[in-house]
Amino acid sequence: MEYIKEALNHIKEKDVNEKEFIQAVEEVLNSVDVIFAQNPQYQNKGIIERLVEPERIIQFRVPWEDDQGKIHVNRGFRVQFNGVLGPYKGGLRFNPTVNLSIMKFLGFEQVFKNALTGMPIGGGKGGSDFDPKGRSDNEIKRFCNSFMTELYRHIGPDIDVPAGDMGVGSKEIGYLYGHYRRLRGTSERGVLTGKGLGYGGSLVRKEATGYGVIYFLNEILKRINKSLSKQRIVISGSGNVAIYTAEKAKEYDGHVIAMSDSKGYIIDEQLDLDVVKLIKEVKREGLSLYPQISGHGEYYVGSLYDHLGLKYDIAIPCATQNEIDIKRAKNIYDSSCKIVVEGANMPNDNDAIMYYQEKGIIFVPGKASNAGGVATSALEMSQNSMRYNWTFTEVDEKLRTIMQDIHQQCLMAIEAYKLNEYDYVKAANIAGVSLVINAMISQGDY
Ligand code: NDP
Ligand code: 2IT
Repeated sequence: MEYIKEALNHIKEKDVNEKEFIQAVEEVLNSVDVIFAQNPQYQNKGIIERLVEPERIIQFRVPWEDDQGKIHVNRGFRVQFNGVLGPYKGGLRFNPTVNLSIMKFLGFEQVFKNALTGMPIGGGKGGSDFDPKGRSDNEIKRFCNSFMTELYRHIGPDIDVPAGDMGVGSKEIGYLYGHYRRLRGTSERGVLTGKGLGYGGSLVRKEATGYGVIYFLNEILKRINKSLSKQRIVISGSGNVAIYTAEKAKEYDGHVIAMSDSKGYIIDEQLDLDVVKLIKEVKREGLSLYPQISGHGEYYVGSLYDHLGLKYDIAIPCATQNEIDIKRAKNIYDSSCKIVVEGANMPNDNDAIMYYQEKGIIFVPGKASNAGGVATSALEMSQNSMRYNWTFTEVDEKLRTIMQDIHQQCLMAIEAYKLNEYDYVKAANIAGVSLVINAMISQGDY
């Protein structure tokens, strides 16, 4: 459609250096032409132009002192992408690769993901090119304090509510919240999510993204009259999302046979998740330690998806963006894999996604399958507002219902728009984008 093509070309010209952002916009816009075909009046309302332009971007300097007394300066970001459904909501990523393009792609994806959760949250993302690896606790604390010294004036429980993402877990959220509280002189627990359980955090938030991925996967398996039991599963990453995806998969008798980190991967028919947790969550070391500590399994340097000859049914990439290109997608197909579900944000590039669709591999984009993390963050906000905590079972049940509902929204879009039976890409994009557009139109022309 001409309107979409023009909007896309405009973004490609204007944001020419923002590779990841353009990739994310392309994936979404190429899915939603039916919405614009049915609603030609949207064109002179500038709907796409508004969808792809963040409401606000804040970029700031983050100076901090290391343990030797040397001052470092990092770059901090917060992209407040779209607030039409509620306070901007999305994680903070501390990783040396962070730049404006990555912040904008993550913020853009977050808008539609958050819409799908049905919770009252807009979309945003933030972070810094700070590398927490090898830094002491005190260095991380000083960095977090400095980061919050600027960020605090832009956030609030009804304004913008950050949480964790890569490199930011409950420890960092604790330091950030402590500093926010001191700077503002108020408690305002709902300003951040992913907090510790002792001061306003929600049960299940830590596990939520991974658990949610498996709840979504279970819905797909039901559709094809299968269950997770005995399915051979590979999971890339061994951080927050990967670990709790593996935990829930095992609970359903799934057979997790491989995991990875930024340096290498392990293959083990008797994969011991407790050892992975010990290495990654407690020791904060590399998976190369795994065979020695567990007494079994193999460790290899490189990418899990370059490994040839391994047979599996389901792949769940939970590491980082663009981990899988067409070459790796072909390896995944050659491994007899039938289903790819994204735990990470945009771990597959657009060529890989097209390849899966050509080959009949069922593929689910992260904005549908990994929405359980942010959904549970929204449940944390609800509990903070009520000044009351739900039990583990109560939160877990709400999370499961939300994931089932997102799957149902996909099925409804597949039916309403006569999409391919398993086109979860178009379905999730149409469902998410429609919710945002409807609210934008209702709220007027800004
Ligand atoms: P973590 O920092 O906890 O874990 C990241 C994992 O990815 C680590 O195992 C890390 O290895 C690995 N990794 C990092 N860079 C690379 C790379 N270049 N190649 C291969 N592996 C790499 O992050 P999360 O688990 O929180 O996030 C993972 C993904 O899930 C991200 O895309 C994030 O945006 C997304 N996500 C996170 C949510 C959350 O609630 N945390 C919610 C929804 C999505 P190493 O240990 O060696 O650094
Ligand atoms: O990508 C994501 O959805 C997250 N990192 C979770 C964000 C949140 O606000 O919990």
